[in-house]
Amino acid sequence: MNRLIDSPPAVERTRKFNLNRAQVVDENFTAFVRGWVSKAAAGAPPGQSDPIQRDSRLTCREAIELFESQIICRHQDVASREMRARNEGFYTIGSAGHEGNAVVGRLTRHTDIAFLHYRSGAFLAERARKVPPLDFVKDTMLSFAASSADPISGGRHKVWGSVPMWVPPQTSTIASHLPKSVGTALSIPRARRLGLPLPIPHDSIVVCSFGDATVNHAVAQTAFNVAARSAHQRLPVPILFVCEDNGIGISVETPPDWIEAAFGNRHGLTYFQGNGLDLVDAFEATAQAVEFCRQRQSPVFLHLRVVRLLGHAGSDAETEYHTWEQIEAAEAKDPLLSSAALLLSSYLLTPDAVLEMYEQARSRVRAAAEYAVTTPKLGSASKIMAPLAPCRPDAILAEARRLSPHEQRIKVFGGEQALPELGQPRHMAALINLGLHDLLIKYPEALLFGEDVAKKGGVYHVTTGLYAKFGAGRVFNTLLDETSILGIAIGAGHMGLLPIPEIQYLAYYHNAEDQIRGEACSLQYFSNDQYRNPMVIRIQGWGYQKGFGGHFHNDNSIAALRDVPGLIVATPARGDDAVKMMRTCMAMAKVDGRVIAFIEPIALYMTKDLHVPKDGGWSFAYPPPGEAIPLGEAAVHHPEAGDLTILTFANGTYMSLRAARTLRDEHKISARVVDLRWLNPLNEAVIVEQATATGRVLVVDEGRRTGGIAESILALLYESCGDRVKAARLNAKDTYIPLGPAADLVMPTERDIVQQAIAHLSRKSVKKVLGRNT
Ligand SMILES: Cc1ncc(C[n+]2csc(CCOP(=O)(O)OP(=O)(O)O)c2C)c(N)n1
Ligand SMILES: [Mg+2]
Repeated sequence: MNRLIDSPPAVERTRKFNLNRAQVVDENFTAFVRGWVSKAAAGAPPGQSDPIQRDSRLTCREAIELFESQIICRHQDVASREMRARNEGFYTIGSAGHEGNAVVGRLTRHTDIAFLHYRSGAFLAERARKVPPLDFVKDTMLSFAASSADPISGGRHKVWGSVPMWVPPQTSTIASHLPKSVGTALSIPRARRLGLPLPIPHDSIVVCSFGDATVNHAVAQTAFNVAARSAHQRLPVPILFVCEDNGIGISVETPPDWIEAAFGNRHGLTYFQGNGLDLVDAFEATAQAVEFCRQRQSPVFLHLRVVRLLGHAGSDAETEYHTWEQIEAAEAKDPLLSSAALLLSSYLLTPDAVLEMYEQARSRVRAAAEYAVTTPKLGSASKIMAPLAPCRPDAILAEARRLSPHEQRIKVFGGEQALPELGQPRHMAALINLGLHDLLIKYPEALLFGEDVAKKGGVYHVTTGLYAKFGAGRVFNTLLDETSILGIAIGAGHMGLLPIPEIQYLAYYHNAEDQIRGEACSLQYFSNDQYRNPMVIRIQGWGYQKGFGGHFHNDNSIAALRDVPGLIVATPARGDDAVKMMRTCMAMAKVDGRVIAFIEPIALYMTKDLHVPKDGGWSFAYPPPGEAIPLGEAAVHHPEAGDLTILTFANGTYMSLRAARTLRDEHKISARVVDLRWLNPLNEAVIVEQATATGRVLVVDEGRRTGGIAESILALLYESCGDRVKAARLNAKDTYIPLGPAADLVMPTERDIVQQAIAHLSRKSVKKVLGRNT
């Protein structure tokens, strides 16, 4: 049914662009209502602006309230532009034309967690009714003004978000919220099946809205795929995708009917469509979609056709790509006009009452804006950064040391004598495997998932046996897509679970890094630490794999991890450390909601010996539960050594220890080897202390020269120690790693460490050292 208003608004329109379109649209509305003449009274045929029918699901009261939410939302858009013009507001991407999405706010519960499109303002205005005494208008104005009193982001960003309304903050990166929406939808039934507590009711659905251009993004496509594939497997996936289709993305038009053609018949997604310009039609379609989604626990694609008014944002000169006729044609379809017509033709409100409501909304929004601009802004870098990386070391350590019930350990490990701490020293892969067993015992809410981690036990057998012990509900294979793996992890975190996703190789983290950079690590920041998506991402990485070469299995770049605000990067060099660090990582996730990248050095997984075959120098006993290595704590090997400090990590630690022996035995140089263990944040105090202890530093960094951690360490030493420390670095070359033995030509080797150490100690110093020792 087409309910669009056919007649152009009865106002003399101007094409002067400096009279902004917000004002034109505003005036159109007033003129339209003032000029209202009942079509029925005028004897006009039915069809346009029909009154609400008796059989409509939309009640009269609902229609009035939805209309009120729509006009509140519209006035907020107008106010955002007025504030911007006075330099009192800092965001003008609006919802004008999309206000039909209010029906989704009406027909879902406030506990149906929602990840929203930046034009879903009316959805929130309507949802806010369900959570009195929330003052949605005031909160939105605080957000536009970047006020530190903004209850969701504390002035960090204009986001749609609210704790009481179950709307985690979302900025305007398109598509990146879709994978976590699906991850959340998968986690609700998973937690239910596992008998774990959920923060929202068991029959909740997830709402995920986005624009029509967004559906083309790879990240959106993968989310649709996961939802559909899971439904195909008959897994419950209660997700309501809402496509707010205005036919354009900034200036690029969506081909006519593309959304319907692409999603109307897509396996695994059930398609509903509604006219977002018409309350009755949108209400009916949405009601059906929501019911279907909740009852069938199955993914739904709700296609709401809308228009975009006022351009993409305040700064968008729409005349560059649209004719005046196109702009005015869209304005004539303003959903507020059709909503007003509905109320008027149904005799629910008189024109005066509509205008009174409209002006009251305007006054309310303006008053809130006037108040918001007087409130304080964030005033210091430390305040801005406060929620980025919460850390309560004492609570973390206590949590890391907390023991699990002994009987459960006995049960899982198969008897008192089978407890791993009583066993022989083992290599790292075996120790991490045992450590994961213990973590899954300790945290019933922990899930372990990734490619091939279940029955196969991972490509390096690090997860062997976990699937059999803990079941498919907690240890499962995902589909082959890193974006989805991390999206599932974020969603699980939102639902109170403690995810341990695995990225099979570091190279493949890069496929998906925006899920961590743009989403997971930004959540505490954008929500002022009110929302958390804790996780410990196990990443199998670094170089030096013998016999399995080439770049993608030996990726040595962590540049994309190092600068992610708030991300903790941990990398052990030995198995016992790995277990103890992992306990701390889980505790940081649990206590402070942190996101941790735990990079396991593949080349050391199976290494047992250190200096000579069968010396067992790299095999270690399983650390009993209760032992943990705190964040930042480094291991100092040979602390008595006074000639040189080698700062290193992972494979570098192993090679440096061997090199240190050669330096001692063959060159009479004593080198201490500092295994940093934690690469982000760096423990600056320990680096400075160990560097100044000898005055000579060699950083052994298997990462590339550009973007490797050595850059930070050298800068730190320069700034903190000046002439007191002479530092040099040994890095991998700025290249991809080649196949076979050629890899050694571009990666630091043990021989390089020895040579560099000697070269770095000045000839005079070396002589002195040699002289002293011989
Ligand atoms: C990943 C990403 N690429 C590009 C942009 C820039 N951008 C912002 S909105 C937008 C268009 C989105 O169009 P659509 O999904 O149809 O939403 P609409 O604005 O029309 O409601 C683009 C390209 C972005 N925000 N994120
Ligand atoms: Mg669009």
